[in-house]
Formats: sequence, structure tokens, C-alpha cells
Amino acid sequence: MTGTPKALVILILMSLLPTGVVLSALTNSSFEIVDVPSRASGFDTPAFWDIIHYTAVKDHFEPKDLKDSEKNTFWWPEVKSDGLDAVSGNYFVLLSTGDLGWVTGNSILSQQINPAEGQSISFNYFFGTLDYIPYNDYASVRLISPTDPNDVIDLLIVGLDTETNDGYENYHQKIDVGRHGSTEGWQHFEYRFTEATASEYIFEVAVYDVLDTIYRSYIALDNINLCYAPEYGDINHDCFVDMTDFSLFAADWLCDCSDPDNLPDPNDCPWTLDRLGNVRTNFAGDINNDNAVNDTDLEMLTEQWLSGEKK
Ligand SMILES: [Ca+2]
Ligand SMILES: [Ca+2]
Ligand SMILES: [Ca+2]
Ligand SMILES: [Ca+2]
Repeated sequence: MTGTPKALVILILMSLLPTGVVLSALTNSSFEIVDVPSRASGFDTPAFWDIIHYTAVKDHFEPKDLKDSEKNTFWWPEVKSDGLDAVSGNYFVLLSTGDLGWVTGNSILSQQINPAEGQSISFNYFFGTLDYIPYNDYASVRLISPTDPNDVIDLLIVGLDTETNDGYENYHQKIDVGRHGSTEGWQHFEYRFTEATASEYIFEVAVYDVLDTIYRSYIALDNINLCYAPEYGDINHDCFVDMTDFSLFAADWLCDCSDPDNLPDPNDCPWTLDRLGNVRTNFAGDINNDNAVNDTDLEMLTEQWLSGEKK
């Protein structure tokens, strides 16, 4: 494989000039602003959001139920080793089916949005469950018309048996984490509004207990953006392609896991095996998602250079 020298890449990208405009966004979309006073220890609520039950601002998360003896039972890599930290800023929001003690049940977070055609809503999320089949807990992210509760866009559902359940066919993305499973770290979701779908909505995030309330499930969110995002290349998901993205890209330059029989040192190029035994890379620079960071990704990054909406 051949690669473009890094110095040349920097030269190409630096030769372009910045553009971009500031437009509307969600309020407290990175959960850095906390309502005071907090209602209970470890339970600070996010300002500017409507909440039901356990919806707390956190700077770190490790589930209370994950005892040492159980660590091999649960597939929660990342959270097991270091806990979960914020994607942007210092804080993120965590919804739980039962961490408040005096109340168990479904937790919901919502805020009204007014997207324009061509804008997208995107966010980073983590889901983990201590539960198992058939107690198929799940979390959902939906857009609901403020005037007609039946007018809904189902964006994301993540939990147990989400891919086989007949009730979930309208969701744009369905993620099944498996028993005692998780998304194995932060994931990213994006939905772009068309002329037909650009309208006022309630942006709603919820986590649900199913059948009983014994074992908890969690969804965490951070870095929500409503903006004119680039089609691709915005590696840190801040709506603009610039040097921050290039730095992340360059760190993985020429990492290649496309051949499972010839894998690089995981200390040089981050990869792990997922719960099904498949190679799972974490290459920020892999823009076309082919498990390799090479000239193809560089070309894509260059195409989108300084595009999007600078904040
Ligand atoms: Ca944040
Ligand atoms: Ca449960
Ligand atoms: Ca960016
Ligand atoms: Ca690639």
C-alpha cells in the first residue's frame, strides 16, 4: 500500500481558507449547565431540559450493580475498565431505569427543536443493560410533533432483541446489545432533515424497563448538535471539518485492519474483538468505514475541508 506523506497532507489542507456561519442550536446540548440545587447526592439535573425520573448530569459513570464478581458476566468494555467520561466538555447526561432508590421506572429527557431543511441532528450515545432476555429493556430516541403525538419520527432504538421485535420496524437505526450487553463505548447517530421532515418536534430520549424493574438499564448522551453538518469528515462531530478533525485523522494514518489475518499491533492502532468475536476498530480517521485509514479517507477529508457550520 502507498501513502501520501503526512507533511504533504498538512500542506494541502492548510492551503484552504475557513468559511462557515453560526446558526441555531439546542440549549445546553452538551449538558455542561446544571440546575441547582441538586435533589439528591449524585443527581444533578440538566438545565433547560424537561426530565422525568432519573435523568442526571455526570462527569463519570460506572454502574453500581457491576460488582467485581460480575465483571465477566457483563459485556461492558470501556465502562468496566475506566468508566464512561464525557465526549465533549466535562459532563454528559445519564438516564437510568432505577438509580434514584425511591423511584423506579422509565426515565425521559426532552427539549423542543425547530430544525430547517438540510440541518441534521446528531449525538453521541452509550447504552448498557444489566438485564437479560426476555426482560428486553431498551432506550429510544424519537422526534414527536408538539401538536400531534401520533406524528413521530423514530430515530434510534437500542437494547435487547431490538432487531427482531415487530414493534420497532420504523426506527432508522436498531442496535441489539445482547444479554447484559452494551454499545461497548460511545457511538454516534445522525439524522438529516428533508423538506418533508423539517418541522417543530419534541426531541425525546427515554429508557424503559420491560416486564419487571429488578435489573437496570442506562442510556448516556452527549454532544448533541442541530446544525448544517458536513456529509462526512467531521470526525469529532462538532459540525465543521478543520484541523481538529485532521489531528484525529493523522493519529490513525495507515492503520489497517481490513485483513483479519494480518492485524497491526493494537498498541499502535486501536482494535479489539467485540462480543461476537469480530474485529472492532476505533480508527477516528476511517471515514469510509472500511477498517483502514489511507488515501481514500484523505481524499474524503480534503473534499469536505472547512465545510459545515463553524460554532
Ligand atoms: Ca458534554
Ligand atoms: Ca430491567
Ligand atoms: Ca469537526
Ligand atoms: Ca477507510
